Amino acid sequence: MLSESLIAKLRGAESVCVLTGAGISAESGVPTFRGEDGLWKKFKPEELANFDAFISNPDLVWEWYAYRRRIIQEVKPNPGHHALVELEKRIPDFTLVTQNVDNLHRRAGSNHILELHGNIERSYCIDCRTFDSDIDVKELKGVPRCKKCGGLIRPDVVWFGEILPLAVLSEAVSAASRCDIFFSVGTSAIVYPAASLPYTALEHGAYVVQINREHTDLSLSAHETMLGKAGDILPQLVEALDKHPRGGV
Ligand code: BJW
Ligand code: ZN
Repeated sequence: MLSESLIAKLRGAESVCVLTGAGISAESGVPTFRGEDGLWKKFKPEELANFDAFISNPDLVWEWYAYRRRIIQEVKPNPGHHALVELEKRIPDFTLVTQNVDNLHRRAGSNHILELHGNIERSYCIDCRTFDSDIDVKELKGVPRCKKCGGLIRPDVVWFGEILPLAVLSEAVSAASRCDIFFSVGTSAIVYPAASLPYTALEHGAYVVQINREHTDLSLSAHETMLGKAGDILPQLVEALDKHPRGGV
């Protein structure tokens, strides 16, 4: 059930910014990072998603990424992803900022997507920076090597301690600063700088709504936390807009 104030804000919104995390893909069958289903072979994401882990055990880190890429290739976008495609069609200025590297928003059909943490389907050589998008993870045994220089190939994702793509981050900050409504969807909201975006939106006067299966630190500051599955709640936003069209009486 959407609140009356959210319905009213949605009807009048010119600008909406949505931040998504692993929770939106959970209903497609992609494991989240944290919590019970976030552990892979007992490793925490912090232990694998960093450059030092890659250098000391590149085969292990690649095994994790290859495992995740195989899952992603087999799953489909879910009603949560599709609802954001529909929302984009109905809001004049709509920005989708995602921490996910799984391509499911693009596969669903979203257009204006800012990928803060890169994309798991791209890879590059750590020595000569040549990009490679043809790595067949089904055949992969151990870390792939660069065809040009023999260097180690890494996934084109942002690991802990690494700087996010600056132009992408700056566009995300700008979207969070000008939006009327900010949605934080399916993220534990603990990894910075992504986790600061809802606070940027709050500082600039946006109405901040969290959609998550459980409370997070953001619950203390958000105007609303809607507890439940993104795939159930996001379609309700589209339904509400269609029932009470924007700007209508
Ligand atoms: C559902 C659901 C359903 C389930 N419906 N909901 C101390 C203080 C502040 C900052 C730092 C600090 N020490 C270090 C830092 C910086 C660090 C950081 O933030 N660390 C924190 C952990 C403390 N950040 C960085 O290092 C970043 N870079 C940076 O800051 O550069 C500047 C700098 C450089 C050097 C030194 C210091 C600063 C880079 C961060 C990169 C994060 N990378 C990863 C891996 C990406 C590649 C990959 O995919 O492998 O990004 S880590 C991982 O976490 C991944 C995710 O995008 C990210 C966020 O996770 P997310 O999406 O929130 O998933 P979960 O699993 O945590 O949560 C899922 C949620 O969904 C849960 O809440 C569920 O309830 C919910 N859910 N089903 C709705 N159906
Ligand atoms: Zn190379």
